[in-house]
Amino acid sequence: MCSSSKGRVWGWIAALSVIAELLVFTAAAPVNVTPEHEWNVAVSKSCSQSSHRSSKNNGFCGRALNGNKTGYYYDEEPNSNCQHTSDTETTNWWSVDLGLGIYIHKIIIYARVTFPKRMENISVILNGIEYCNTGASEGDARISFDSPQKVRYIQLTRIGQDQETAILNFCELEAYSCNFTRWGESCETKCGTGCPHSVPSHIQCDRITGACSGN
Ligand SMILES: [Ca+2]
Repeated sequence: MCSSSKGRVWGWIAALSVIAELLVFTAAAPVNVTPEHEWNVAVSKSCSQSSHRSSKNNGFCGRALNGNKTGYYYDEEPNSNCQHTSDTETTNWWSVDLGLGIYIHKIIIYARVTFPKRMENISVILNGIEYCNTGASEGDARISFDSPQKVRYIQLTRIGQDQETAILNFCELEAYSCNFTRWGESCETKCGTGCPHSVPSHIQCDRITGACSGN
């Protein structure tokens, strides 16, 4: 699975493409942030996907960014909580644009409760480069970085031989950065008192230097 956890089974192709990251994975523990010092910067951001299911509740890309991680697809409109690509394609992708490069330390992808195996063999691509692959793991996927990564585009791609091995169908993607009052690898430091707090507040205090935006 896409995670800094050790001992997971990786596909050979994925392993070769991310060997540099694997070497880093073994060098340090993932960033550990107190929950109240982080926030999900992906919610309600702009997204796109290769296709969407055109019947049975559709499956628009934004349903994976609506802030609701309940893993059910067949909720009543407009509260369906999962995206869903077409049943007919063997190559599917989904993408979110965070709007600008943001230092994030963790990504969580929530599976559809009734189809956890649809989380298998998903490539996680950051700014156009494959970072990891979920491999044979099913259910929710967690990617915890050893140090914050500056990311604007997160893309998930799934390629299979038939609809069940190729469909992208998950219920929420979260990408975590420090909240607007914090900076540092683990969001351990408070921003300076002179930092303005305005939208988008998560860039008012630089994650790496603590500098206030615009100063
Ligand atoms: Ca959702």
